[in-house]
Amino acid sequence: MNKTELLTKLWEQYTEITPSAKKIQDLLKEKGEEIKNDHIAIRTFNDKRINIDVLERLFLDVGYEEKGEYIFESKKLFAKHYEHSTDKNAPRIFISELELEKCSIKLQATVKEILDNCDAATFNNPELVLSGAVWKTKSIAVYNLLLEESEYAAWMYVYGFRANHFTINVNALKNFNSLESLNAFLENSEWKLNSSGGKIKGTPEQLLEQSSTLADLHSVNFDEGAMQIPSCYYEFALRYPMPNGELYQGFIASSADKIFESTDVKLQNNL
Ligand code: OOG
Ligand code: NI
Repeated sequence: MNKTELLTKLWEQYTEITPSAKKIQDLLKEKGEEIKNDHIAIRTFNDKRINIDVLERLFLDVGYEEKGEYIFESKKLFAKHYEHSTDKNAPRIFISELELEKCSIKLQATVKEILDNCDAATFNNPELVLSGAVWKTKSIAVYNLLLEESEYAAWMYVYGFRANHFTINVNALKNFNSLESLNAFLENSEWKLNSSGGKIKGTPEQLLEQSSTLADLHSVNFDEGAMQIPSCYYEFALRYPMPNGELYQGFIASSADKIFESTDVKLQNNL
């Protein structure tokens, strides 16, 4: 699989459960925009069968290189970001993992059982990152148990290995020279934005401003029946130049901490 095939598959899987992303793209294209991606994010658990080291392999194979590392203490997450070695237009990749040893014994045991119930071959699949929720069962009871402690863990249980969001490169847009103006355009078109920590995360001084929609609601078939669960969101990133004139390439942990909440049903209920 080459880089283009990998990124195309991630996009197709993402838009299948995130119709908003396609609609927002179409809206921007109608204004004459050409869409470029700033980054794509992936989630996982830090169990050694499926951790960042496992999920990064396919990206390293197609020419990505490891760059930054980020720690999210209260959410018990760790993340790395990757940039392509030769294609400067390729989106960055952001992979995070839940640090299970910092979670309750109950959560650790639940995740271990979910993973132990999968065949070893499931995790040896070189295309694991495209394989969704590979576990054999999907129960509302397990979802609720995980949700009580970690919204991230609950999301991972339902949606698994896939792009959690794509991010529009706002610098590349022609009609919007600020994130405020893009946000206003989206809100005028009735899109709901994540307002945790303010609609714009980060400042020009931090060299990165980000905003995001609230995740779409998607109907999920559980063993007990269907239920609507937040799926994926669309993010918007505006980067500022560093003193050497080049755009900042990394991520800002305090902003990312709030962006993670775009899949949190609590934010949807607060509207
Ligand atoms: C990742 C959230 C962080 C960013 O751009 O800072 C992030 C996630 O929700 O999995 O994407
Ligand atoms: Ni992001």
